[in-house]
This record gives sequence, C-alpha cells and structure tokens, in this order.
Amino acid sequence: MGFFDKIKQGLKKTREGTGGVLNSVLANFRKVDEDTLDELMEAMLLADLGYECAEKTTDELRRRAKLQSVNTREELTEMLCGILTEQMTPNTGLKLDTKPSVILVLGVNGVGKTTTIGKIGARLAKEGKKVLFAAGDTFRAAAAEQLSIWAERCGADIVKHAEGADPSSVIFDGISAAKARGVDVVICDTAGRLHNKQNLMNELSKMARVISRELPGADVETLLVLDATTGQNAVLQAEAFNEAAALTGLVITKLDGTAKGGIAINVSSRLNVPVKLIGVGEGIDDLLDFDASEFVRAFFDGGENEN
Ligand SMILES: Nc1nc2c(ncn2[C@@H]2O[C@H](COP(=O)(O)OP(=O)(O)OP(=O)(O)O)[C@@H](O)[C@H]2O)c(=O)[nH]1
Ligand SMILES: [Mg+2]
Repeated sequence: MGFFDKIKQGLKKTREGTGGVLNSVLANFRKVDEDTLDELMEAMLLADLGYECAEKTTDELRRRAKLQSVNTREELTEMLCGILTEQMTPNTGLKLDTKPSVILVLGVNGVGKTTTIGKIGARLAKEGKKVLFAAGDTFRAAAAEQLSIWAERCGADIVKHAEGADPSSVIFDGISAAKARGVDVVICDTAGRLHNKQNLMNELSKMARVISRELPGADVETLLVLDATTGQNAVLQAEAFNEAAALTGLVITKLDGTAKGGIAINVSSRLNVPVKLIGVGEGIDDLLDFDASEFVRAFFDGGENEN
C-alpha cells in the first residue's frame, strides 16, 4: 500500500466524520462570504482544530479570498489546505546522525509509548541500524516485559532493571551498553504517570542530564506521544510536557480510531513543535512519517475519488 493510501485508510474515520462535514460545506459553496466562513469555522471546531487555529484559518481565508478570486470548490479546498499546512511546524524528520543517538519517549498513561518504540525500533532495524531499548518505565513490572516482546520482534537489544528502580539509572546503563556494543540508536521508554508537574519536571530533567553528561553532543530526539482519541485533552498534555522538557517532536497515535484527526494540526500549531510520526494501527508497520501537506489533503479527501 502506498504512503498516501495508508494515511487515507488510517484517517478513514476522520474523513468520514470531520471530512464529511467540511466537504459538505465545500460542496454547497458558491462564494467566500461570511456564511461560508461561519460554516467552515464550525466544521473546524468539530474537527478538534481548536478555537485559535480555526479562527486564524478563517481570518486568513477571508484575507486571501479578497486578493485572489475563489470560484470553485477545488480552488477553495486548495486555499484551505495551504493555510492549514502553513499553520503546522514543518517535519524535518528524526535526526539520529551520531552514534549512538538517543530517542526519549514521553507521554501519559496508555497513549502508545511502548508500541511506538517497537514500531520505531523495527523501522530503524530495517534500515540496518543497531537498536537498544532502555526500559525506563520501572513503575510496572509488566512494562519491561511488554518492551522485551517488542525487542524480540524487531531484533533490538534491551536493558532493564527491577520494578521500582530509578529510570535515570536504566538510561545510564542503556547508554553504557550502547557504547560498549556499538549501538546506533538507544530508545528510552518512560512511565506514563503525570503525578504532579514538579515531579515530572524533576524526573525529566534528571533523565536529560544523564543523557547529556554521558553523550555530550549526541543527537537526542525527545518525542511526546499523544493519543488522538483524547481530543482536547491532548492539547493540555502537550502544553504541560512542553514546559517540562525540550520537545523535539510529537507522535500522534490512534489516528485510525478517531474521527477527530484535526488534533494533529491543533497541537502542532499551538506548540511550534513538529508532528514527526503518526500511528494508524496496532501493527508493527502502522507508523508513518508525518507530512503536513499530505495529511491535510487526506483529511479533506471525502472519499469520492478513492484512488
Ligand atoms: N488503534 C491503535 N492503537 C494503538 C496505536 N498505538 C498504540 N495503540 C494501542 O494502545 C494501547 C496502549 O499502548 P502502549 O504502547 O502500551 O501505551 P503506553 O503509553 O506505553 O502505556 P503505559 O506504559 O501504560 O503508559 C495498546 O493496546 C496499543 O496496541 C495506534 O496507532 N492505533
Ligand atoms: Mg508503556
């Protein structure tokens, strides 16, 4: 299946739900007047784009439509896609050039951190890279077990400690093992509990300190995983984590399970952090590189031209 088809299939629910509403506004459109803009604004709010982003988009549409005539549905769709794409921070991909480099994976309970690590590990292994997982979720014994299964599946090494160990010590040992074994990428799992913000900040800065002390100058991707099905809650999580850690990218999971894929646009435009990857299923291959323009197009494609 091609890349665009995979996004389209993953976003099926979003296209049918939100895309359907937007497309019916677009289908009935004659000219860009205040009624059309109101209807589009409403549809974008339903899509979980958030008030700020929906308003910015509407204002920009109004402005551009005055400068350039918009007569057809295609022209309006084109203009709208362009504006939405520009609101998102461009995805420059994962930067993992040093050996080893590190990916630190953060996020609240159950968003899909461990699954995403498995998918990223499998992808890197396919590219011929040597991968090591550091089981930094020491909160639950089952967490390290789950990560071990993924490690086996994609041929990655794993470093784990007993339940209750200090996550930073797991990361320290993971990095030491990586240096000794010539590993290319260390991927660190973390526990999902948010507890309170001060705790979160302390724990995250301790992990970051260990990494920068042990691997000065190394490429470090700090990825926040967000569950698309949680809608506006994902925005709050993103804001909290963005204050506590220097995020380099977002991963939006479970886009296959929601009609509200607009959350990807919302979060990226608010935080100024690029969405780098999206999850569109539970399988090992259900991880896609995020491309803002393709995403927006798939999102609007109502399904009448399925090919
Ligand atoms: N449909 C779908 N399910 C997903 C996706 N990503 C993860 N999941 C599922 O979400 C559930 C939770 O995933 P985990 O990877 O365990 O999440 P986690 O963030 O590590 O959870 P904790 O370790 O408990 O904090 C699992 O059942 C996954 O299969 C996705 O992109 N789509
Ligand atoms: Mg986990």
